[in-house]
Amino acid sequence: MASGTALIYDEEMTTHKLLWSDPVCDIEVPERLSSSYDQLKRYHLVERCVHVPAREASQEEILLVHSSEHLEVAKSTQTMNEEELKKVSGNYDAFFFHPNTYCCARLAVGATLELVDAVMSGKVRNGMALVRPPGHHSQRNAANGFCLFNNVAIAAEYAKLKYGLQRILIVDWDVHHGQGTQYIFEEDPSVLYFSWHRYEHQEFWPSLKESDYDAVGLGKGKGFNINLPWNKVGMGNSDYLAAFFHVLLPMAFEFDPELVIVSSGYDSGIGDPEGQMNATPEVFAHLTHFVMQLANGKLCVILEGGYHLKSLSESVCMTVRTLLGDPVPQITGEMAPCLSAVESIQNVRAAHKSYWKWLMYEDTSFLQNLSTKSLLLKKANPNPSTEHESKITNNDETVKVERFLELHMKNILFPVPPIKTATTDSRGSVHLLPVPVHFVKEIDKTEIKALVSGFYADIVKEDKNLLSLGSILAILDKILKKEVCNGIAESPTCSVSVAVALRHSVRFGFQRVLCIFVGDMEIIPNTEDGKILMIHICEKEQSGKTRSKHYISLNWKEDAEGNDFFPAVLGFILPVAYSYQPNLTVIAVGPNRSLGISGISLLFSLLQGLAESRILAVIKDTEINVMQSVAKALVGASAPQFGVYVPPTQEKVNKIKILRDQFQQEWKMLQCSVKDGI
Ligand code: Q9C
Ligand code: ZN
Repeated sequence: MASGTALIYDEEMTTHKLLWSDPVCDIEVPERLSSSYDQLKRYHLVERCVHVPAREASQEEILLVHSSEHLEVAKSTQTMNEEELKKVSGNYDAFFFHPNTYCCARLAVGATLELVDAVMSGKVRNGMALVRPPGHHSQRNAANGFCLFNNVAIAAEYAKLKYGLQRILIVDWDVHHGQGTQYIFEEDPSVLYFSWHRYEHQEFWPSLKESDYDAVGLGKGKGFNINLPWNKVGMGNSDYLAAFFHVLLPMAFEFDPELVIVSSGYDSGIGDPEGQMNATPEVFAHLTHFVMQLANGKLCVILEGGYHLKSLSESVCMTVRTLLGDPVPQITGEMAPCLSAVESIQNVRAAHKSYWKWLMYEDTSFLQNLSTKSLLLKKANPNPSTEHESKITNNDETVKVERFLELHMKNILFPVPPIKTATTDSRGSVHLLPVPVHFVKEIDKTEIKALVSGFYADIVKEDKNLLSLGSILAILDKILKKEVCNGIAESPTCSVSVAVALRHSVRFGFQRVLCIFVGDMEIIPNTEDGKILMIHICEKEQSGKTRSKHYISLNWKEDAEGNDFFPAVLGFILPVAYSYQPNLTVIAVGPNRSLGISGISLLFSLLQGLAESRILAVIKDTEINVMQSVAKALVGASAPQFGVYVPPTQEKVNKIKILRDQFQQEWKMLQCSVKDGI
């Protein structure tokens, strides 16, 4: 199993620069690369990565995507003087040539291909390439939007050819539409292209009709092009996460890629003069964490845009840190997507419903009047600034965001990297764990007795439970003191153990604990109302439970043929969990579980993005196989393994829809349609 993260950077790529004055292009500066790299050094991330040298791509490699005419024009610019360079540059929309541009662009492609090789050969698990010029606007026969060769598109063709790949996912989180990439793969079902982008009803560059949500691909490629247009500026963390939960991730898991390539522009981050969005650097840690769960972790991240140097470099660091496997920082801000975002999400889901099983059963009969609604919404929030005015405010903005980020990054906690997992070694099965864990000394029996008689006597009635409680409390203590990130405990009596653990965490001072129960368990009523959110996954409907926003019963029996739990996790559990923002996650697996091991692993892997990765696992002591899989998921030592994907039945999809409708007023990240509430 591959481990390690590659980092590709070559100073040579800072030599490509604008030689004359051009207000359109003057943001694409060499410092974008050097300041990102400097920040990586400052956080000691460079030394933790595997250095992979860049190389110049061959002409044959460039011709995998581009025409020979385009290649020849690019080549010819090497010996031109400034006047000639300016003239050729003028043939394209937003591009500038420098005598070294051709060389840099070949290095940018070569760096991308080297990263693909490092990941595909198993030399590393994943990696990032810092490259210039960027690529995603570049087309078969044209430079465009600061891009000469389409680095990512060439890499996808290369991976298909060299490694025989049949399914590649390109995630383009740059704030601009990678129309170049869309054109290249429009008819190709082997490449699933996802892009979100500032669109503003076609008013934002490149202002193309084909950037809208209804461009789903052509011919055999129908359904394999996903456009999520943002019709307003100011989109933030929760809008991006909602887009992942309700659009990208369901389709990506169903597609089941063999390799993921990210067109990683950070102009979608806060402070960027182009994007005008609000997402803070931590969101990129979450986005990265999510795409790491696909393709057995095979992930290549390639730099595209990003023009606010501080925002860019902090976001790059967030990405690399996550690739290395560090815990994901907690996301900040109100967790609710805005109306305009929900509307875009709904539109793209509707446009794709005939191509993807999970969307198939969605009721979208209320769509007709949406476009008029959009216009009304847009008028309600006019943005009357002229070009000139916005330049001035942008400068103020830039400095303001710099100061904000300076403070903000100091406030972000990085909990004990790398991830440490705790367990105790009292009884048999923990010794069979396939991964290195940190053994914790159990609490002494008399000590437990003292603890229990004080606080938990009403829960713990039998002496025989004391020992297992001792190990759980010892592990929980380590998590609470931040000595470890997560831990696994086995227990003969899950529900009692969990009840004690929950009360203990709340007494410790946690305001929000997310508890997921899998299996038939008696839920011991808690007295810490509001500080615990319970999601109970079991086969049978739980009767007699009050309708409370803090108790959710999810009746689910995993299909015997494989894992059909994805839509429930992506479409329901994750949105609820992200809305809640827990300080700790407790996941208990008890008797008569209705989920298979792959479904349980999925839960653990995806919920690691929450609560600064603090997870306590409590597993029924007879479930040795579950223990092993959970340990693997928590330690992050192996590739994610979620078993064979099986599409859910219509009944199950409806179940999620009903739950979503029921809870979306409380847990707003569930919102993916606007039919209610406006
Ligand atoms: N009036 C990337 O982020 N803006 N490219 C052109 C013309 C070009 C962005 C405005 C923005 C290109 C890789
Ligand atoms: Zn961009």
